[in-house]
Amino acid sequence: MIQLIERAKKRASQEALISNHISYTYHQLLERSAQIASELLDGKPDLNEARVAFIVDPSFEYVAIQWGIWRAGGIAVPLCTKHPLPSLQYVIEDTQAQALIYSKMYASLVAPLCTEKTIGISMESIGSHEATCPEVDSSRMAMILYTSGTTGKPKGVVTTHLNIQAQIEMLVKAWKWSSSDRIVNVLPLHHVHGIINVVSCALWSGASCFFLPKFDEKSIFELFKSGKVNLFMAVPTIYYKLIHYWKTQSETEQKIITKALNNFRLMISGSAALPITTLEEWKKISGQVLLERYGMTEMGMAISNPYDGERVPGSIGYPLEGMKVRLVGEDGKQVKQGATGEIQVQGPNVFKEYWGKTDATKEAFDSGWFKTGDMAVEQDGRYRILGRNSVDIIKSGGHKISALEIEEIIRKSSIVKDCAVVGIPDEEWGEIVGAGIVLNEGEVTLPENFEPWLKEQLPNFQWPRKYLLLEDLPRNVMGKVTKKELQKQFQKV
Ligand code: MLC
Ligand code: AMP
Repeated sequence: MIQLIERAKKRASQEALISNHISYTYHQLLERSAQIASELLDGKPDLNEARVAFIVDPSFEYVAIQWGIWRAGGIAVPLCTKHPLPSLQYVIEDTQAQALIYSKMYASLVAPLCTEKTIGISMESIGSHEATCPEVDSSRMAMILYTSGTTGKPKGVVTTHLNIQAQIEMLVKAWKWSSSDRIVNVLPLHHVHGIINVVSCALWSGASCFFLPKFDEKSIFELFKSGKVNLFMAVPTIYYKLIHYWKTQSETEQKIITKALNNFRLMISGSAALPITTLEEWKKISGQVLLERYGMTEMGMAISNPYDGERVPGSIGYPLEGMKVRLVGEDGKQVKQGATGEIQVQGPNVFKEYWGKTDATKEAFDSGWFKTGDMAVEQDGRYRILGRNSVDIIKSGGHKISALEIEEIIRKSSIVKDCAVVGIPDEEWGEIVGAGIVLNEGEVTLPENFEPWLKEQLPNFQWPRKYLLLEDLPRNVMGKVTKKELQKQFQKV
């Protein structure tokens, strides 16, 4: 039984979503999702965990499709709307998606992916017949989200309905969600931050959620000024951008915005480390002390600053209720208080498996503890993140990026002998991507068509923003590339 949907039935007449300036009730969401379920079921009683991919902007339709897939007994696979074709193709093939639902805007992009194996369904063509939906047990698989790792291609993180329910319930309780809350989503909906923390928590609570088609400072401030929202959640880069936009406004306008922000119940930051300068500047502008929390695709959220207690700058707070957290040293043993260790977690919110990757799933756990790869210290129960245990993972604008995936593409260029990709600290983006490149003999510079060629194969948040042409990559005595050294070289230029 999918609790999120069962709860909606009890508040059918309430407003659920405001999308494209149109208000939709929970009843409309249930009605449209039943129509989508009918299209997918096409007379069958149950999708039995068939994967259904969809590429639709954050909107009423997005949620109706997600719920429709769940109600039909399928597994929802939301696609990244910024991904180029090869990345989308990888997800479709990896999940062996049975269907791909697309909105008009993405029809030509995904046309090559609609085949006999993966039936293409235009969202606009879905009719008004409502399905009789099967009983879906909560232990069944519900969603696959793709995440980059330190090895191989991105992995599909599988969560069950129970995992999702646990992720939502934890946050609803910790952050005191209620049906009178009104939030705006400005995040992409192929990540847990937007899907779980914003949209699903709102709908679980009987609250309402606004959708802005994309991140845009002016529209966000307009909505804030209207007094229609009282909750906001974003990645640090978004707060950075809002602060800088606010600074460009007239004094009168600044005061109006500040007054509106003062009325918010709660503002949250996460998905990447919140710089203390951003926290402090935002406090001056809004009167709000951002609540920083820590999470991951594989578990939703795990650690959070308190709603009522002190929010300490630079700290991610305490384990959420229901979470077990430990810090483990290189020797595999739990570290003493104050010492650095890898965050490992256990809880009902932790994912089921990596899709089709039994070995990777096994390697991700140590006796039932999920190994996050994030390093932290703990003092009096409060955690502070120190970084990751791998330099191959970059966080830019809240997006997790695998350096290895970018290197693999760059190495395909006929002019490149070798390369190494690293994250370079950046005030706005957290990190930006830097590529150190060794050219083949005879080549002296990157040709004009190199960047356009690379950009075709990567979403814009993964594009290298800095290049260094090198005689050789920095290496240690064993001949292994020292990425920390490369990072230093980038910081010198
Ligand atoms: C975009 N640009 C970048 C960039 N991304 N430049 C450097 N580094 C990046 N990473 C550039 C573009 O090329 C373009 O440049 C300009 O910025 C605007 O591009 P855009 O695509 O329109 O960007 P925008 O919409 O403004 O995106 C910024 C953003 C977005 C911060 C809103 O990156 C975003 O939505 N991030 C959130 C990702 C997220 O949800 N993560 C959660 C993962 S879950 P030009 O020159 O053309 O103007 C997770 C678990 C947890 O982490 O704990 O939550
Ligand atoms: P993703 O795989 O995209 O879900 O990203 C999860 C990663 O984001 C975590 O493993 C952390 O490295 C990082 N992250 C999330 N929240 C925070 C935070 N508050 N501070 C620092 N890093 C964070």
